[in-house]
Amino acid sequence: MKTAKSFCRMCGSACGTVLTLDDDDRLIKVRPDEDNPMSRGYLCYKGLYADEMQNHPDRLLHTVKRQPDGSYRAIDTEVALDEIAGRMADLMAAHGKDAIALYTGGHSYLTSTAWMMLPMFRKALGTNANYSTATIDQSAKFVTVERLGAWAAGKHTIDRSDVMMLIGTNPLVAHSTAGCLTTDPVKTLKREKARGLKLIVIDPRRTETAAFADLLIQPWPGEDATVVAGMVRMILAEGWIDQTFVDRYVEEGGMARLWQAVEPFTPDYVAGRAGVDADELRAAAELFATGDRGSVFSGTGPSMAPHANLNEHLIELLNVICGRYRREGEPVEDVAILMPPRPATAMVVPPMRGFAAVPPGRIRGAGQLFGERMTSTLPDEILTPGEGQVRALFNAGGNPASSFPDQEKTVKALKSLDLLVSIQPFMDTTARLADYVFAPRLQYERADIPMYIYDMSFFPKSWAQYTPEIVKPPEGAQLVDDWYVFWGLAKRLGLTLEYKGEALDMEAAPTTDQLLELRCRGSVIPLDEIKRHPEGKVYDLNQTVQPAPPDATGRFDVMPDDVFGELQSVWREGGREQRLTEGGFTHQLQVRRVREINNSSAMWVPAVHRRMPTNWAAMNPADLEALNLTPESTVTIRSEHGAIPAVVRPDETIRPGVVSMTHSWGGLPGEEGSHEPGVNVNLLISSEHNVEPINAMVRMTAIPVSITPLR
Ligand SMILES: Nc1nc2c(c(=O)[nH]1)N[C@H]1C(S)=C(S)[C@@H](COP(=O)(O)OP(=O)(O)OC[C@H]3O[C@@H](n4cnc5c(=O)[nH]c(N)nc54)[C@H](O)[C@@H]3O)O[C@H]1N2
Ligand SMILES: Nc1nc2c(c(=O)[nH]1)N[C@H]1C(S)=C(S)[C@@H](COP(=O)(O)OP(=O)(O)OC[C@H]3O[C@@H](n4cnc5c(=O)[nH]c(N)nc54)[C@H](O)[C@@H]3O)O[C@H]1N2
Ligand code: SF4
Ligand SMILES: [Mo]
Repeated sequence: MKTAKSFCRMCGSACGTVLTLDDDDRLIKVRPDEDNPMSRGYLCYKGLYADEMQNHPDRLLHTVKRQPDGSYRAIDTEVALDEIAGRMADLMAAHGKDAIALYTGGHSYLTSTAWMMLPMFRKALGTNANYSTATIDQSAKFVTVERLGAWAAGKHTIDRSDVMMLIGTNPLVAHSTAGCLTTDPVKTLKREKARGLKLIVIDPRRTETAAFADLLIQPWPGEDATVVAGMVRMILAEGWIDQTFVDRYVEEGGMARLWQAVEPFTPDYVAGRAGVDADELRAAAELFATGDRGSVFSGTGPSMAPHANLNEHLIELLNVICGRYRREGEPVEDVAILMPPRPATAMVVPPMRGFAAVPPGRIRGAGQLFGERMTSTLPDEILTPGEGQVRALFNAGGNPASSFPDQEKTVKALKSLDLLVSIQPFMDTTARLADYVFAPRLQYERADIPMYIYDMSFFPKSWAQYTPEIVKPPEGAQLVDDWYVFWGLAKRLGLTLEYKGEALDMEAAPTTDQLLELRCRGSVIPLDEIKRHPEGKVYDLNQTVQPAPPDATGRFDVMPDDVFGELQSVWREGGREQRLTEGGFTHQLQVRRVREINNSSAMWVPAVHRRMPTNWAAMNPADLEALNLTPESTVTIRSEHGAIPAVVRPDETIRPGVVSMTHSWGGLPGEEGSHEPGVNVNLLISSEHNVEPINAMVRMTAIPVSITPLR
């Protein structure tokens, strides 16, 4: 028996781990690393059961190919790559490059060499059919940057704030609210609260995070625009804004237009519509706006709700009008140290409206954001004949058959493809539809650095860690590094891959470590130095926010016409009652994440099954009583799009009138005996109705539903 240090890659928090290994380097146990300077002995439930995923008997250990009878047979990886490259060449010759689509799934964000490889491959291939989870997640934040602008030096970190507001994010479970609470959230929050931090939470559910809140506002799901417009109005009316910041950085005339936009959102109107107390909302607005320091952060709640782009715009406006950004001379303690230097600068990155320059796409006129197409349109890109129809899809570390809205349509589309290739460690729903599945190395079998997206860091300190590959793959396994699939295909297609202008050797494959070195070239702290600290290291770099260059003239566009128009339409559209009764519905379904599992990953491992045998429909006990339901009764939940069976569970944290389930559970529609428990809420979600302009984001929360006992 021996131990080795590493970090968890089940989510982006990268908590430090100590692995216990047997003499053959197999994983026996995972425990938290007390010496890791970021996570300081914290590990969540998911991190603790990594050994169960690692050693699960159902794990895929070879590349497999689908046979004519639907069964899968092992195939040598190199032979599979030959066959796939041949089929790609044929498809591109017949239908063009855009017939080949790439989907960057969650685990490609968490595997730094996969994240590095995918853009190289896409560029060399020349396809425009580029998709990722970003556009079924919080792409409203990208839209906001494009329409409002952004502050280049970022927000206030939690340890330098006296107030913090969290809207539709639950970091105590999700560990993912960028820049404020990621790893070790409970102790961090306790420590900061003991120092005097005030916490405001706005969430329809009384969340685990809300347990620490000084003020909790619990509106109906889907009312973020109303609630936040109401708060902006209060702040403007009371003169609680940061006038100096606003004068300098908001576009001329913007504040008058902003007042005009939010004026109808009076406290009484907002209270009645959102189901909140006007005095409590006022207290929250006052606590936030009259504090000195501290920002508003949001998560998936407002981004998955109706009017997602408007919601995020208004939320960010709270930071703008209260000046809650880091200013010149302030310390910067969260440098992305394994990336090249990128000083934080006190300036507005002006709104570019890049989306407006992209011609409307084939499906619902959806365009592109940051060079990506909108993921909710991918199934229709596959199903809709004509020029540019997608015929082949590479799923890199995601699970589209479970994670995309409208599961029925998605599965129909995936089945109709000429070629579906997946990189997944288990025969999950998407793998079961694929022509080829590559079995990837799991986290502790691969060398890695923590997640950086677009070279940005999501850690509150200037921290990094390197892990070598530690655990030996199971006997006889033929696993791939995710990146290798794309390198191998590029080589066969005669393409040259380039990273930041440097061509890769296309004859001899690089090693994962060589790729990591390339990725970290020119980094603030050299990778070799990080490697000297097996539990990672926090660096004190004495960096501060730099003054803006003299030619920086960017200003925030606080109330552009399209945002103004949408806010007025929110005011006209009527609230929850109207939307429910119009369709004969009684409740709203709201999204949430659960402690036990990350999206669709491994819901069948014993550790998950023990605590969460199904994805409960959590409801307030008063609602269960009103419907004459007992705990664990089965009900049918019906939306305008579909119906699913679900097992109910009493939950005091949910408002009466709301039902909450997590996402991406269950097998394929109509499939018998799948190993995934539960059912998928994406059967209730349309990708065509209630779709946002610009990012084609669909409504994944605040969905009107009815609940009937299943007899
Ligand atoms: N209705 C509804 N739908 C949603 C959401 C919601 O809240 N509600 N959330 C959305 C969001 S925010 C996101 S990000 C997407 C996620 O969408 P996806 O990324 O498509 O889905 P995941 O379930 O995260 O898929 C992860 C897959 O990676 C596999 N995997 C696990 N470990 C590894 C590994 O080491 N390497 C590789 N290659 N694969 C691995 C898992 O087994 C799983 O099959 O789902 C979205 N869909
Ligand atoms: N344990 C665990 N951790 C995860 C994941 C996981 O599946 N499990 N997934 C990872 C991924 S892919 C992501 S994107 C992040 C997401 O991270 P978060 O966005 O923090 O995810 P949640 O914990 O679901 O928090 C969303 C909150 O929004 C609330 N909500 C629902 N509807 C509304 C609404 O209409 N308005 C408002 N204001 N709030 C609403 C929910 O009650 C919930 O508390 O988490 C990551 N971390
Ligand atoms: S918070 Fe994320 S990184 Fe940390 S142990 Fe849990 S899953 Fe792993
Ligand atoms: Mo996500």
